[in-house]
Amino acid sequence: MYSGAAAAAAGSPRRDFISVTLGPEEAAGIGGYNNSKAWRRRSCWRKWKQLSRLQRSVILFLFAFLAVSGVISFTGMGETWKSITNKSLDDQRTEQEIPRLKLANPAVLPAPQKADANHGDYPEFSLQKPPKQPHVRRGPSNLQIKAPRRDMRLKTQHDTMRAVEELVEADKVEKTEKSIISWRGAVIEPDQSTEPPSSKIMELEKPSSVETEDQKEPVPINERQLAVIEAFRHAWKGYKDFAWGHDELKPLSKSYSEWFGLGLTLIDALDTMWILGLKEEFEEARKWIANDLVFDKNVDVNLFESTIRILGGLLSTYHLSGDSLFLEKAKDIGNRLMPAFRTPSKIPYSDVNIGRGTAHPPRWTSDSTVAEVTSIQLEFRELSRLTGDEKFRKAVDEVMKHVHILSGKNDGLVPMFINTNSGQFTHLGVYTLGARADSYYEYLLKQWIQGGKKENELLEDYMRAIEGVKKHLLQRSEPKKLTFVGELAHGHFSAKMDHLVCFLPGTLALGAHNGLAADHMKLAETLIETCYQMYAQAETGLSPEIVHFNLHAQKGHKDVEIKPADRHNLLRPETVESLFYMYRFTGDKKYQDWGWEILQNFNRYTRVPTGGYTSINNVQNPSNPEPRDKMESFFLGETLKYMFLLFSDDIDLINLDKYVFNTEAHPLPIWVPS
Ligand code: DMJ
Repeated sequence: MYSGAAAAAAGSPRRDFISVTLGPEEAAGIGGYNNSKAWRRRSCWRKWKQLSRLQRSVILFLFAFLAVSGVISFTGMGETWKSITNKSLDDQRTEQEIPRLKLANPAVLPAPQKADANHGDYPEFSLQKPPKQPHVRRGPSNLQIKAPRRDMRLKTQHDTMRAVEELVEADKVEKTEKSIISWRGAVIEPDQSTEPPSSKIMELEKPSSVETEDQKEPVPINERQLAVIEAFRHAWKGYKDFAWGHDELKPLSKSYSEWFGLGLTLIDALDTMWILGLKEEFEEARKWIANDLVFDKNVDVNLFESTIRILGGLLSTYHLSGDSLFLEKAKDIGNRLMPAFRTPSKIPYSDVNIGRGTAHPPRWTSDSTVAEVTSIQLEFRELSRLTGDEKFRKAVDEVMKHVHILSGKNDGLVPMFINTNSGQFTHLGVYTLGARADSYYEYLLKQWIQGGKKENELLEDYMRAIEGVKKHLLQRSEPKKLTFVGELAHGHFSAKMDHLVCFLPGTLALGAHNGLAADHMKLAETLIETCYQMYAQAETGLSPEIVHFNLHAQKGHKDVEIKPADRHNLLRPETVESLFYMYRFTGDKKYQDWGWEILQNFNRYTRVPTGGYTSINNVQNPSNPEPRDKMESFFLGETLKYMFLLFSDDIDLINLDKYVFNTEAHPLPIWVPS
């Protein structure tokens, strides 16, 4: 190191280097150690003064440089810190949401205790807002996929803006939620499959968790589905304007009718709104359920109808939405229906007073209808699984076991009535797949599927019954040779077929899809053609309630004959339901086209301009179909839902390997999905 003094003495101060002059004491280490503050300050100052201007400038520059670098790196650390902090906040938020997310699992059973913890805590649609909850998808399924946004784009500008915003938000969500498996709006962590209500029950019923296929891109909604949404909105408008909170809309008189006084249409339509992605409508209806739906009423309800529409509707909406409100209401109505089973035979009465807790048969008989007592099982079994309370399941299983061994069947075909005292079939000798027996057959298969295909007695009864149908009830009409399902009355065949029987092709196809005889599918294909012809051969293109088929060719006669008393159409779902199954399992577009024709004819002949659709009295008179002034709840609960699903190419939109529809089109989870 050079001394400044030496450099000065040399007369050529070097300006290109820095020297620091040490005092003699320091240099020699002489004088002992003096580290007083004053000394240090003085000494530093002296030394600073001794530096050249250049040296000072360089030092200052260096300090400034270090200071700036320090500030920059501090800021960077701050960001890092901030993001760490945020992440941990996010983690906390996620943990807090876990109970909800579990509940939102649609395909499996939410643990009841979780549901209770969430009681009254509605999974707000705001949770769908990605900026707040970027990893969470909630709400009506289609609100979170692209298709409904496309739908909105076709509508008002306001809607368009909303659609675009939602699309952007949804894209953000999709990019950030890789670790979450979701099913069209509902969310679950892969390892958060629902816990059992009780371990005992879960042994039977543990469903598989949501599968990875659920992660795939949602399929866009198409024009036909949009038409269904439009139809639903139109129907809903009528209900909202003139019948809000009542059972059924009377669209022409702009009023309503009551059956049970329980908002039947509203409840029946809940899961349809969810599936169609009608967020606002769903929210409104949900509010009504929360604030106005009261079961503690001195009113007689029909056990079957309230089970399939109300209990079924609440359970499926609970599964789709994850909202515990619906489970609470389901438990409430389920408990109130239980007195129906207090009969000498354990075959339930048809009617229950849900306020008083009393039950009774119809006034004129102590019989119940076979279809009614054997088509409440999917719902009560599911309620047991969700609540952990086995009384529901025991009651309905007992009915099935009893009917399984009961005499009076004809090759698996059951009579239409059963006595609540003796437990025996009555009115023996009449066999139909129509009214009063229909859903007995449907629920044999569907219970077997619901329970994971283990309950062999159900399968046996189903297979035997289909053989019975083939042996006793199938015939072919003239001139088109349509295969149809007639009736048998005391050994006499009648070529009469209810529209209700058109559930059968769908059920047969579902059985074949689940591994049952391939010839069931063949039969399904021929029968759905017949059901379609029941529409096509009527002047309005809408099926009557009942048809008679011509067994012999007659000039100028079609296959389908319609009697004056039977020519009404109640907006029933069965044919559309079967078209849906057929399309799902075959991919044959003709089924969609047939459904499309039917929807157009509903629009042509049953749509009421001021809102709603009406059943009609005469499907043979296009110029005056004679509106009946009633919109049945199943038009929203079933017909439009199956239409929407029929037009969809998304097999995960209610995947039939994960869900089984009850007889009112409310999807319930299969306990062990295939
Ligand atoms: C609905 O309530 C159900 O589908 C039931 O199984 C039969 N009747 C109506 C629809 O037609």
